[in-house]
Amino acid sequence: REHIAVYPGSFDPITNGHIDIIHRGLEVFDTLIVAVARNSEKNALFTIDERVEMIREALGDNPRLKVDSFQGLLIDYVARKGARVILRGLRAVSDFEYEFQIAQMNHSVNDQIDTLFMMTSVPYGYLSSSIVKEMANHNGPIDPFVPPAVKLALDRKHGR
Ligand code: COD
Repeated sequence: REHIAVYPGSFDPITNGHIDIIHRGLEVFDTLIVAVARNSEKNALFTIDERVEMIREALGDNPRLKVDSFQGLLIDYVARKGARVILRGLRAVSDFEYEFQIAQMNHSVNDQIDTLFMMTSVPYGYLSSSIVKEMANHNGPIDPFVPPAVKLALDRKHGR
């Protein structure tokens, strides 16, 4: 049977750390659905459509990779998609408590779905969407951390 995983997040915006997890996820699962949470609109820099578009541009065409957005509870969305796995990335210990909490909560709602974690690759251990936005705010060098489409979009947001 086909093994489908959902990689959910805010992706505001997608970074090379996310892209690393996506490529590694594609090595393990038949199909990977990158899913932007619609409830993450408030306080976001980019709209949901902008985020989805940047992810598509960064990843190119791959029949095993889908980019989508969802409203409401993640665990319901994952079940609707016929996926058995929620894929998440772990960086520092500071990620753990939050990840542990949502994984436990999701599993208590639907025990047919498991959360699997991949450790960040060494170059991306400190990388986050927030840090990238902070850097871009101050016109700092972000080229090593984001795909070209995101760099362009951030420059445009800041009138550069
Ligand atoms: N290296 C490795 N992994 C990374 C890196 C990096 N450099 N940067 C980020 N990641 C990982 C994160 O740890 C995370 O696993 C994933 O990539 C996505 O990150 P973000 O920051 O874009 O996404 P989050 O953490 O804001 O996403 C939270 C959700 C949207 C998944 C969550 O809020 C949610 O499920 N919302 C829907 C409503 C719901 O069901 N809530 C849960 C009820 S308990």
